[in-house]
Amino acid sequence: MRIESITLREIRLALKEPFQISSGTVTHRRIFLLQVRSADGVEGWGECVAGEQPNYGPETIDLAWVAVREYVAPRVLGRDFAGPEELHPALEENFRGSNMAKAAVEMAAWELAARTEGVSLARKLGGTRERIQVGISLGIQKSPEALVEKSRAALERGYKKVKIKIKPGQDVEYVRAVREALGPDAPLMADANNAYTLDDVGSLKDLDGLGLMMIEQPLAWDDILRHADLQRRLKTAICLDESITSLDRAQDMIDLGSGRIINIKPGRVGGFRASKAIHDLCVAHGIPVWCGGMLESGVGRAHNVALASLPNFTMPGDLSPSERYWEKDVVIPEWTMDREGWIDVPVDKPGMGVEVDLNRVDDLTVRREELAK
Ligand code: OSB
Ligand code: MG
Repeated sequence: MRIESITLREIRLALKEPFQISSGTVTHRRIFLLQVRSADGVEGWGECVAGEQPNYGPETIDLAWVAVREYVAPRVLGRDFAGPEELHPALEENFRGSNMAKAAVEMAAWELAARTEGVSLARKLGGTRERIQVGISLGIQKSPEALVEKSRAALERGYKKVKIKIKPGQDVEYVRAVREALGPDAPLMADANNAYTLDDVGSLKDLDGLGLMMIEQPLAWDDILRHADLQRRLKTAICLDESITSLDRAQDMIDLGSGRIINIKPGRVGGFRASKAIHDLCVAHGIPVWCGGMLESGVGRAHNVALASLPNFTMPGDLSPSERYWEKDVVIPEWTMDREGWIDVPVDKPGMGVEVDLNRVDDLTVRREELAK
């Protein structure tokens, strides 16, 4: 395959409601979409999941834009690759970091390859599932009562997992209120986005008594070592998100016992090849994985749904339907979830299985750049 040009676009999309995590709040997403084009005119779509601020990982949309233009695109444009699996090694060679920028182009190349072959992206990646279990990620709410209502509504809507964002001061009381209101069997988990240190082990121990499926990334974004200490002191499984930036970090987690579950976000690990490698490593070690989300538009969601169709994605992903985030998504059809909390994998359509609403994207575009060799 040979990519001849890449179109970068920034669109702005208002979230239906603000999304608050321990390290910041988002009200409007600045979404970085890109299109790669082959010599024979086939196109592949990608989405760079870097946020507005560097409060999740070190990348932002503005940094990633420069990284794609200056460092990623020059290694890919006009070059012959036997297939999309060859992009990741080419992008890793003497190029540190910028995983989300690398992933955006690499994933678009997989989409292009799937379209070229006339197969679904899910099948191209080795996916076997035809539908995916969906969980919701609830931002930090004003009060425990507000959180209880949101959680109850989510379970009634069919969601198979409710992830509660927490931070010190808005944690044990909030999660306990939900547990008491919704009962011992409600599938609940918490995500701290690095808001704790080992000095806070008291609150984490209190959460440990609330029957959670897992506690996601309580300690620092780049920590593996201290999570191992914490995991030894908790009976609840720790799930790592931010810390797993590569296959090697996943191996570290397993070797050190820093967690028992991994949230795979393809953007965070540099794309689909690395995601598949982490998935396979986890199979070999009996570690369940699930697909995380970054408040993606329908394009990034399509990539996540395809990835989540791989066999070891055994837990519900943060893959809410379009209507949870946006008044109107940028893909046709929009992503929908049935009453039992399943989202269908478009296995019978080529590529990512949804079409981009180009008129709408053009209307929403605030920045655009064409890259060619
Ligand atoms: O930690 O999983 C996270 C959103 C932005 C940054 C980090 C996270 C999240 C989410 C959103 O939890 C999940 C979704 O896209 O629905
Ligand atoms: Mg997380």
